[in-house]
Amino acid sequence: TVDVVCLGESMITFVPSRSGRLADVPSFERGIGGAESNVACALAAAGHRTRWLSRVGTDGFGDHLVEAVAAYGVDTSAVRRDRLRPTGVYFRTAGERAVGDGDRAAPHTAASAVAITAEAAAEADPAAEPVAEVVYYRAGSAASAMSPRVVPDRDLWSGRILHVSGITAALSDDCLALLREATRRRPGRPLVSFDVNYRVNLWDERRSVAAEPAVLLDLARGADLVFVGEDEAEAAWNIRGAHAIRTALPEPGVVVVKQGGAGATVFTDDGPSVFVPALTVDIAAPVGAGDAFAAGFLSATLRGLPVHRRIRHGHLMAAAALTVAGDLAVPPPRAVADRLAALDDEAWG
Ligand code: KDG
Repeated sequence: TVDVVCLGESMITFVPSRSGRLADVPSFERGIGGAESNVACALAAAGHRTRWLSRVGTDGFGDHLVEAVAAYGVDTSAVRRDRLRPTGVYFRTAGERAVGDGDRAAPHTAASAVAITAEAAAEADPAAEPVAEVVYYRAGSAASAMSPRVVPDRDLWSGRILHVSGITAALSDDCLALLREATRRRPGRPLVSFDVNYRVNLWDERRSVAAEPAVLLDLARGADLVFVGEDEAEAAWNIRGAHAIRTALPEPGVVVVKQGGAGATVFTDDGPSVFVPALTVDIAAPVGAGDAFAAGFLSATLRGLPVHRRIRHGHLMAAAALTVAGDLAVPPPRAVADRLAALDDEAWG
C-alpha cells in the first residue's frame, strides 16, 4: 500500500535567472511546482511510498511534469491526461527582501492570468520575510477540471494518509466539490492532512463567483491534521494567534500553526501545545518552504515520532527548500535529519 496520496494541481514553474522585479527578469529556467506534488516529491525522497493524483494536459509541459515528479520516486500512474485543456504554468521572482518603500507587490490581471503573491497582502517591511511575485497561467487548466466524478474514490482513499490543500478549493467549483469530498468525515477513511495554503489572488478571482476563503475553515474542520500559517489565518479568516486558531479548529486531532521565521506551534488532542523554533538560514527563495515543512512533519508522523521531532523534521525540510532557488529541494538524507532532529533542546532554542 501507499503511505501518502497527494491530490492537487501542479504546474511548470519558470524560475527567474536573476533576482529583481518580475518586470525586469529577462529569462527563466523551467522547473516544476505545485504544493501537493512538492509534498509528494519530498516524501518520496525521504523514503515514503507516495502517489500523486492530478490531471495535466497532453502537451509537453504535462509530459515533463509527470516525468519529473516520477523521477523523485512518486507513483504517477493515477495522473490523467486531458486532451482539451493545457497544463498550468506559472512565473515568479526569487522573492526580494522588501525595500521599505511601503509598496505592495503589484497584482497583474488578465483574463487567464492571475497574479498572486503569497504574502502580497503584507506591507513591505525591511525586516519582513522575502516576498516572491507570482503570476499564474492556470485558469481552465487540465487540473482545474478535477471533480468528484473524474477522481475516483478508490484513488482518493488508496493511502494511509491523504494530503490536500486549500489551493484546490480556489481553482474551480468542481475542484472545491472534490475537496469537500476529500475532507468529508466518513468511517474508516485514512488520515486526512490539509494545508490551508491561502493564495490571495486566486481567492480574489473566486470571490467574483461567490466563493469565500471562509470555506477553507470548513474544509480544515473536516481534516485530521491541519497546517496553517498564523498570517494566512488572519488574512483568510481574521483569526489572530495560535490559540485562537486552535479554538476555531477543535475537530482536527493535530493543528500545526506555522509562525514564519519564529517557528511552529502544534496542538494535539493529548497534552499541551508544543513550540519549536525555526532554523535560521540564508533564503534563496521562500517558495516551497511550507510544502517541505508539511513533508517533514508527515514523514515523522508516519514514523511515529513524538511531536517535537515532527516539528523539527518539518523545519529541517523547510530549511533545505528555503536555501534553493527552485520550489523543491532534495531533503537531507534521513540519517542526517535524524541526527539533527535528535539534538538537545538548547540547540533548537
Ligand atoms: O507552495 C509552493 C507552491 O505555491 C508552488 O509550488 C505553486 O502550487 C503552487 C501554487 O498554486 O501556488
